[in-house]
Amino acid sequence: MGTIPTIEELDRRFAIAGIAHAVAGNGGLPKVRITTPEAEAEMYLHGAQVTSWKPTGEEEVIFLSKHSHWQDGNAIRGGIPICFPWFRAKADDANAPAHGFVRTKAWQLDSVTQTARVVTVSMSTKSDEGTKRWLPADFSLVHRVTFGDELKLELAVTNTGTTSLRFEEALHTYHRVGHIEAVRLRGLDGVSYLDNAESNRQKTQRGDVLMTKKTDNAYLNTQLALEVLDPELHRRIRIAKENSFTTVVWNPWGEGAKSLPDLGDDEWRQMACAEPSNVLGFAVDLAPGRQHTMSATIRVEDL
Ligand code: TA6
Repeated sequence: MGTIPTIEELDRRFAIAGIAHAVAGNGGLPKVRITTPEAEAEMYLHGAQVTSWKPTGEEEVIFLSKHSHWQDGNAIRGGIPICFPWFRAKADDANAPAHGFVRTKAWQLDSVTQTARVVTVSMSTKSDEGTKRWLPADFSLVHRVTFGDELKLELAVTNTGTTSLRFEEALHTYHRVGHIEAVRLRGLDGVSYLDNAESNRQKTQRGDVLMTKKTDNAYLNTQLALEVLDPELHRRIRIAKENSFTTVVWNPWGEGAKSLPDLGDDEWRQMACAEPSNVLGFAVDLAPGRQHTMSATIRVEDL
């Protein structure tokens, strides 16, 4: 196990003067802070988690709870958590961490590069004795994020073992919205979904997704782009995706927020989760030596 580099060493190795720097973030956790003519952004090594993306001329696009915990072993509440190798609770182990074990630990910073007007940050993590307690498999993950007037997220999973690797994955994106009750999600009309707020009853989406109560829907067998229409912030957030066959939509509403100590009582009103994913019946089976990359591209347009 190599020594963990200090923030000063990370900045010495990866900084792009005036554009990208490794700095101490919340809880002293290291993050890469990006400042370019196109956007400002932040990505923590903890969970390789994007926590901010603000295209120039736009308001912040990513929701981040003011009550989040910032420590090893805890997930950051908000941003874009990476769920892997399972989604929600682990089917055969109630003691396993929800959404897997990669969002609660530090990843390795591998590169920070600038081409033209965008900055790309690449972080990685891989199986070890700790992960094998939960999943007896060999894998490596790379999360490559390109920050510009669009936000591109690529999650590459490589099966470095000798047997097939089955996993679920999600880019559990928290979007910042003006007021959730005024928001419409467009692009899922006619798509089947499992309503987790009603014991995963199968339903079919009719028209736009409106949220007027706790919403926890897993839309199935859809590769469609999704738009978050936000009249209060006068914008639409467009999420296109590749190699993703499910989209999860979630808001805990007031009742659900009360059970989340790292989410303020009223913060749920300013967030909408729209999650490119491969979950439930659409888990990925990856042969030894093969790689699978799921990606999402997010852009903001006037409404
Ligand atoms: O993506 C929706 C969901 O699976 C909900 O069921 C809810 O559990 C949410 O994720 C948040 O999970 P977390 O473990 O981050 O509190």
